[in-house]
Amino acid sequence: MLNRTDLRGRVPTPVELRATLPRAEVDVDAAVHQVRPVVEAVRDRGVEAALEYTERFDKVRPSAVRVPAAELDRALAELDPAVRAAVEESIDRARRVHADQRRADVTTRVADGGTVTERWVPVARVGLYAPGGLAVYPSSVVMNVVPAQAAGVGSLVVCSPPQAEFGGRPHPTILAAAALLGVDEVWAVGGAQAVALLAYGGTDTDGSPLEPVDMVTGPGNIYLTAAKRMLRGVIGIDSEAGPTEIAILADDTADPAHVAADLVSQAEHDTLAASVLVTTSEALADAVDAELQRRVAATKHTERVEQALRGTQSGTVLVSSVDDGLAVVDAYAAEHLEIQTADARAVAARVRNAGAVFVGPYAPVSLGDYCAGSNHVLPTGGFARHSSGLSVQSFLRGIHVIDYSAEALREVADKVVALANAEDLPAHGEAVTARFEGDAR
Ligand code: HSO
Ligand code: ZN
Repeated sequence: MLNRTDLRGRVPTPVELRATLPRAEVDVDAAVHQVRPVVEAVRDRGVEAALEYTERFDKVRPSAVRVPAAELDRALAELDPAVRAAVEESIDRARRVHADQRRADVTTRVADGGTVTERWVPVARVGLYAPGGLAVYPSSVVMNVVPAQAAGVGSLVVCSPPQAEFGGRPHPTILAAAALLGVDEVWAVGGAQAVALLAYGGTDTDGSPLEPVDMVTGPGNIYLTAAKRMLRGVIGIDSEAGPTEIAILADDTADPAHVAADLVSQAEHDTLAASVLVTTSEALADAVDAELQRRVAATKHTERVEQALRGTQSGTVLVSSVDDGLAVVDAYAAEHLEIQTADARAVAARVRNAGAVFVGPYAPVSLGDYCAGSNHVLPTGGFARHSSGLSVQSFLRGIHVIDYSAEALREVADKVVALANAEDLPAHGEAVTARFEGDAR
């Protein structure tokens, strides 16, 4: 069922390794062209323009952008109790993990009387986007809001497109998740118009202000991504989310039923999702293929899963050793990487490139999607080679605070002057010497 590449007995070059598992191509720049008029209209005409585009794209016109507090309470009251308990568990575990990851301020004494402190300061106001339509993921609301709150972001707005079937409000599960997280500001606006309204702010239909944000995070379709790319600079953004990916490094100790189930689980997201098996065992690869046949036929989203698994972005790679397998998964830099080998913990410790690593037989990716406590907003498309997933750190800025006494400045003054002169910027040096001009030296 999966395309198969046999790398056994060969030492592929890094370029060859990357070509082995090509990513699905998504042309965001083309979409930037399309969203430009939307973004400019919202910048110039605010809510009026946002509502016009909402009517055109979402086929509904909400009476106001901001969702009344009573609607959030109602959505929470009507949420299925089992789902509520699950969201609460997810929030609780994520909060525990993220709270521990807040960095402490660090002061370095550079000289007597001279210190530099790195002070971590949260972004003041953040917009968190939750898609509507096919992908209504309360779990993603949790994964975006929790690190922002743990960072100390004081002001949060959740933004999600209005749904005609819910009277022009965002999906009730999104509203309920926001309420459980203690977010009281939710805007019913989606797509490029949402990013623009978040970036520029506006005045709601009842005359109340919709304050602009400093940063926007959260997944969305290509138009949302294009608007984020276009507005980066006006606002901060998280890294662009491409189709989801799972890679599994497995040897003959892995259970083919587990491996197949996990490959199917992420293929369920998207026809462009990538499911990749890297294994030392041809017998395992055969057994996984047989399992996939059975599971794909039986699963709810058969067509989507089948398309994802048969796509060129998915496949099995046979390797001679776990070491070679590590080279393959490092070159690929998967969003999610499972290690299902003997001594999985030791193998996992050697991984260099992955958004998140799942160790051994009882850490499936779907645990991380919902309830591990880890974040599920992770780098895709090979970005794991240079970027991390969403974290507390994403919402903090490290401000260097420079504090020098007269003596500490005097001690280094001639070095500043020398560098200033070397760069032909003598006024830089004079700004230091001016402080000591009256001194008897
Ligand atoms: N696996 C997705 C996240 C998700 N899964 C949301 C289920 N709901 C990308 O990491
Ligand atoms: Zn998932």
